[in-house]
Amino acid sequence: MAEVRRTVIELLGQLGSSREARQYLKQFSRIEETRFAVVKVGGAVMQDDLDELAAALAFLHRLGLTPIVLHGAGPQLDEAMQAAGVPVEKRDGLRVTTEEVMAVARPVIYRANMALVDALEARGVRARGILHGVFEASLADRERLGLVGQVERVELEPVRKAIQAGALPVVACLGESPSGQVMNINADIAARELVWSVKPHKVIFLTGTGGLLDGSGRVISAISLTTDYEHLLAQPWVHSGMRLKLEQIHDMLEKLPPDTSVSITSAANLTRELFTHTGAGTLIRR
Ligand code: X2W
Repeated sequence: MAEVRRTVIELLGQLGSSREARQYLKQFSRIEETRFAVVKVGGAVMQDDLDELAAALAFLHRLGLTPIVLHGAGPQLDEAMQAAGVPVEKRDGLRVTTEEVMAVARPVIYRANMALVDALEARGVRARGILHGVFEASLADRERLGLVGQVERVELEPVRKAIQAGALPVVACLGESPSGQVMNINADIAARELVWSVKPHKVIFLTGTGGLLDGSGRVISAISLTTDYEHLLAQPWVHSGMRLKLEQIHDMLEKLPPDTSVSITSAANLTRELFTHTGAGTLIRR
């Protein structure tokens, strides 16, 4: 209890406005434990900001909040493919995943998962890596995309069990068919499916850029999909991965209560995003 009090004081000190932070903390503390937040962590964040990420998640955990973490490993996979001399090919933001690509990809995703679990445990947070058993999938388009999975069903039991055991769940973006065929799932698509299934209070995407960037590289602070979506998709800088991400967020919000929002921010700004009215990064609403 003394630790929670110290952490709350630290929170208030960090953010300046104690009233706002207390309000949010009270609000979050009332939510069912497994439904606080889904945090999708891009591979770039795992690669470049692992320490900052672990610190931010550990901070939430000390406050008694348990986000469900789902991560990608895009840049790590690109690097590993290049090192192995396997060509990188993407179609509409999805990695064409041949058997050869999959053989390189699996250990890379496992290692990324383990690195985050280790970084959390090093900060005294119990964390549980969940590599399989959450996303039941089928092949999206074998001819065009190879072993890319399309999610058929989300099994939350492993996630719930981790939380019940006091551990922070760290879920990888892999899926399996009922017969055990492992598939590569784009992490933003996996996040959409996980969010539909969990119906969390908060949905956060952590990216290397800390938000959605406009044509000149500045973070767009707020987007209303009703008025901005078509216009955004028509912009030349919104392509491949960014386009795919926006599409997933658009579809995600269509099936959530109308007052739900999604934030895209950085690991360093996660606390500010959660505990202040102004937030930090890009706020996306319907
Ligand atoms: C992604 C999975 C990793 C991912 C890939 O192979 O790159 C597909 O495209 P980020 O870092 O979140 O982008 N899978 C099918 O999505 O990672």
